[in-house]
Amino acid sequence: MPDVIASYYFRPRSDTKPEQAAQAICEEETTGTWTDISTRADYVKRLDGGVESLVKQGEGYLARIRYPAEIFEPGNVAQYLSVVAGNLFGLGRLDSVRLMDAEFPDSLMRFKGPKFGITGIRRMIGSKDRPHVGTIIKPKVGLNPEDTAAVAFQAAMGGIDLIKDDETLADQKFCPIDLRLPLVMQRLEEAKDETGREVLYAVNISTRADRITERALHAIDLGANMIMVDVFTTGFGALQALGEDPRIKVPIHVHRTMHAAFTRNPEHGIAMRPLARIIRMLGADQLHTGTVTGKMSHDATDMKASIGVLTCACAGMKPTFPVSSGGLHPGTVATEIATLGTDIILQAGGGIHGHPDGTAAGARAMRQAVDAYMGGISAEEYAKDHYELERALKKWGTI
Ligand code: CAP
Ligand code: MG
Repeated sequence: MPDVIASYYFRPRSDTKPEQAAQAICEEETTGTWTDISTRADYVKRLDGGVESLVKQGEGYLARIRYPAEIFEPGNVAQYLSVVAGNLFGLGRLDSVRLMDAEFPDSLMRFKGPKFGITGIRRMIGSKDRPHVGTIIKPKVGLNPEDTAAVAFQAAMGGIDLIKDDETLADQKFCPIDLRLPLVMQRLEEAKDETGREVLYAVNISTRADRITERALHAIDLGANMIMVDVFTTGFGALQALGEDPRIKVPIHVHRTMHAAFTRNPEHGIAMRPLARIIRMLGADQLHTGTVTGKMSHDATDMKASIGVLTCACAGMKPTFPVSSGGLHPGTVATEIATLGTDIILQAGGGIHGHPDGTAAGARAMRQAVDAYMGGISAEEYAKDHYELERALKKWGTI
């Protein structure tokens, strides 16, 4: 039975040889500890891992570690991570270590993955192959339910495909889900009567793991056509509960807030790629993977690697729709699509609500920027006869 292969980039402590450091990772995450022990039965040996390869890379080393598949409880993602992303990060013999990837054999891929995926979302919106445009309700917190719904209406009238709550909006007193959700859906229906277009609203149902399914089902009862989860603050188990529950018949938008605590440092932590693999397995229909031009720190290689594991053929799962979000505006659209491809959701909060003529104009400007790219025309050229785009480029320029 094929085993699990995890790759780590690390720098050993000055008194530790690289092969000792790699072996320390392997032992810590399989059957070893810091010293020999009297309780080790001979038959346990079958669960010893192995250092498959170790090569110098830049200032450090890249090790591929093989973990016997039998160590993993099929379907228990929490336990998978306790092995491939567990104690090793704290080992004193390593000055730094980053999990670069973790590949699981089909025998451990007991997951259905996304219920909708890219094709399912495109079918809901009625788009064939163009990038989708999304926005985030801004300010991220503070608006009352009526004003939240009014912002959603304006964005929908401007041609947006997806509106989401921001990652810190949940069920606060100033904008409870029970009021916000029905009002937003009602306004989106009004917009659809005028435009004929379906718009998805990702209501943030992030909450404690033992209540998140109840909150999701309640949101669906209130008319939700999509739900949103902050996966790192709610936990992988919460996402798995939603992704594998057949009663959850709407797509799941997954936000990755907190990720930069462990993905950002190229020397230590966890790259987004192995996390994206797992989040797809757990049922994410959409997942943030970062931007090429936006406000957050970005590494195009990491981003393309994450998009690759979200969309590649894998254990019969549907592909997850990657989301580029963070500091985007119409002047960044061409570079984003040119780098990340057209199976992408381009999401802009400030880049739409900050448009000089308001939200609907901002949404139109984003759609015009996408249309320009898809038509092989530069944004500047297209702006000559598309007023909203012209106004956006005048304010923010192009990147
Ligand atoms: C973007 C955003 C997104 C981040 C997430 C924000 O707003 O809503 O949460 O982009 O980025 O709160 O910043 P703007 P990442 O469009 O106004 O920047 O997934 O890379 O962490
Ligand atoms: Mg946000």
